[in-house]
Amino acid sequence: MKFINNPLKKDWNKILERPTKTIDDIEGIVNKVFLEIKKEGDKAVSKYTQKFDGVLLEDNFVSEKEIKEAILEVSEELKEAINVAHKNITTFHKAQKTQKVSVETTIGVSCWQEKRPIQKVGLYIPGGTAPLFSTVLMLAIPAQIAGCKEIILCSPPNKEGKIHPAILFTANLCGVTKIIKVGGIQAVAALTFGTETIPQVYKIFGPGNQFVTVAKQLSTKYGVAIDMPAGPSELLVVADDSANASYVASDLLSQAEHGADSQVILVSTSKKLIEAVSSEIQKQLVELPRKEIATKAIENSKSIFVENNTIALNLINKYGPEHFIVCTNNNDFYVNHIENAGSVFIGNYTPESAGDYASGTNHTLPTNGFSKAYSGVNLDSFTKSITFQKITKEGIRNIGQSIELMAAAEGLQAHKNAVSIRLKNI
Ligand code: HSO
Ligand code: ZN
Repeated sequence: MKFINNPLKKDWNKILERPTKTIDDIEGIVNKVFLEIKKEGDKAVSKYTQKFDGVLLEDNFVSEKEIKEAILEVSEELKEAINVAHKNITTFHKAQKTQKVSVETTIGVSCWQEKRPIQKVGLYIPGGTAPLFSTVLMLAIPAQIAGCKEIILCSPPNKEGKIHPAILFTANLCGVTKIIKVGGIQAVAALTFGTETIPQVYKIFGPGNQFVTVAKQLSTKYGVAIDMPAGPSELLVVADDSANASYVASDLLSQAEHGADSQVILVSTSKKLIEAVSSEIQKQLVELPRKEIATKAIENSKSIFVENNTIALNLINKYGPEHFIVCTNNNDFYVNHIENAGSVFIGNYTPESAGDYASGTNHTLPTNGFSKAYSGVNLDSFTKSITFQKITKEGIRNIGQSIELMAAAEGLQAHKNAVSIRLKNI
């Protein structure tokens, strides 16, 4: 970890910079795949699955038989663990349901707002080195609670044309309506346009590599919504002498192992703690099966010494971490004043892994500073609000003149007429 001692405020932006990604060349490929899939549907999907995943599939769909086999393949112990997580994530997301908001703004003018589920959603679950079946829980559980009718899950097949059994088991547990063996750009394009066999959806969720991220952004140009712009995982820990250095090191490594481009940052008012964490990281790192990935991430990461909690807080708000762990003797200060973070973990016994898997909160969170403006995935991500209004004769009499005046002032006579014609009859 690169040590930064008491940085000047003018240098914060530079220090907190995320590694820049070059996406120009990716856009060309993404555009090409989109246009081909729009025109040729399944034929093009199959061509790209063969090209990028190295497998020619007879059928895109995961059959009932495949799901049954997958259920048998997952150990009872893991099923039990997934069930614990399922219960907690369900409890937390069910509690996010809100009441209808209804108010009479003026006598005779009733306005209300109600949530309705997004009817068709697409969930993207990456394949690759870590089969993130926990992400299936994080996306499919709120989708099901919200009442989404079609929940389509896409995940790339391996060379044998299969999806990891734990992904299939979890998808089945969470009420996913269709599981499709398709990944990468071709999955996002298929969900955007729909093909002969893959349904078109209204919103696409889930993490992915740079190709998937750029593809999700392109899908918005075709009128499909996305959860948020995604980037590499991030964790910022603020800790002082009250923290346990080995716990802090384990948390930093837990994010570092996601990818070489993961971002981990330690901010502290104690040089002693920074030193202790740094030597703990070296100790724990060598034992990790994914040490090569974690080492690269740690090489790019920083430990920053600052003089007091106020400076630390300002710096953290400027960065806007995806995950924020607070382990200090003044946790309330941070908790009460944090403005920009995706999810906050408080105290020595709250590792980020808890939120990644089983405490109940969602792990699909804004990265890359997007926590300044975006929320993590939650129940509302799967709904939209519709407003309603009902105006009585008395109501239109009460607000009619204001509408007429405003319409006239905007030069919109027909708007004014729609009121005047009614007022004349009352
Ligand atoms: N920390 C990741 C989510 C995850 N971790 C899945 C383990 N599995 C992004 O929030
Ligand atoms: Zn994680």
